[in-house]
Amino acid sequence: MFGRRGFLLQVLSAITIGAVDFVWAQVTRKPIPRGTDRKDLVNVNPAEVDASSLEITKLEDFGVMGLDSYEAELKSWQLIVDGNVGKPLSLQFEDVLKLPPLEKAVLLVCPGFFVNHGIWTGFSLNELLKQAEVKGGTEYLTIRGPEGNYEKVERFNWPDIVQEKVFLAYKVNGVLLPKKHGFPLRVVAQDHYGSQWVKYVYRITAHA
Ligand SMILES: Nc1nc2c(c(=O)[nH]1)N[C@H]1C(S)=C(S)[C@@H](COP(=O)(O)O)O[C@H]1N2
Ligand SMILES: [Mo]
Repeated sequence: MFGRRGFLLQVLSAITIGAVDFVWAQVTRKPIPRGTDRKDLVNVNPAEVDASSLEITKLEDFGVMGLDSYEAELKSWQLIVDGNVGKPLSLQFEDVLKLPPLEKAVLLVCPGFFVNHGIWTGFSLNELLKQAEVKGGTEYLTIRGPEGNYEKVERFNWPDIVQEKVFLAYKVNGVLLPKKHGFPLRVVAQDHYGSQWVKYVYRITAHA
C-alpha cells in the first residue's frame, strides 16, 4: 500500500512518536519529594508523578480497600492462563514461586482514601504468556480474582504487559501477601489506580 520506503517511514515515525511520548512522560512527571506526608498524595494520578524518592510505606501502615477477607485454599487454588494462547496453563502456587522473580517499588493510589508505596515481588506476565505460547495479535489481557461470587475483572493493554508496568505479585515488602492484600496473588499496575490492582487473582485470559 505504501511501498517499501513508505512502510519504513511509517515504522520509523511510529517508533519516534513512541520514544518522544515516553521521554515526555518522564520529564513532565512531578517528583514526590522524600518525606512527603502520604495524606497529601491521596488525590494524585499515579501516571503523573515520580515516586522513586518517596519512602517505602511500612506494611502495618498500608490502607486496605474492597474485598479483604477472602480465604484462598492453596490445595485447590490454581492460576489459569487461557484465551489467545497456543498452550493453556494451570499453575500451582509452588510453580508460581519458581518463575523468574520481578521486584519493583510501585505506588498504589486509592483515590481520596490512601496511598501505599510498597516493594512488590512477583513475576513478569510477559514471561508467563511466552510460556503459554501467546499468539500474535494479542491486544489485551483480562485478569480475574477471586473465583466465585466476588469476582473482579480488569482489562490491561498489551504494551503495559510487555513493559512490565503491570505484573503479578505474591510478596509485598519482602513477606508473602497478607490475606487482606490479596494472598496468594495480586495485580501490581504501575500508573493505574488501585481499583485495577485485582486481589486474589486466579485467571489470566489473552484476547486478540
Ligand atoms: N478482588 C478484588 N480486588 C480488589 C478490590 C476488590 O474489591 N476485590 N478492590 C480494589 C481497590 S478499590 C483498591 S484501592 C485496591 C486496594 O488494595 P489493598 O487493599 O491491598 O490496599 O485493591 C483493589 N483490588
Ligand atoms: Mo480503591
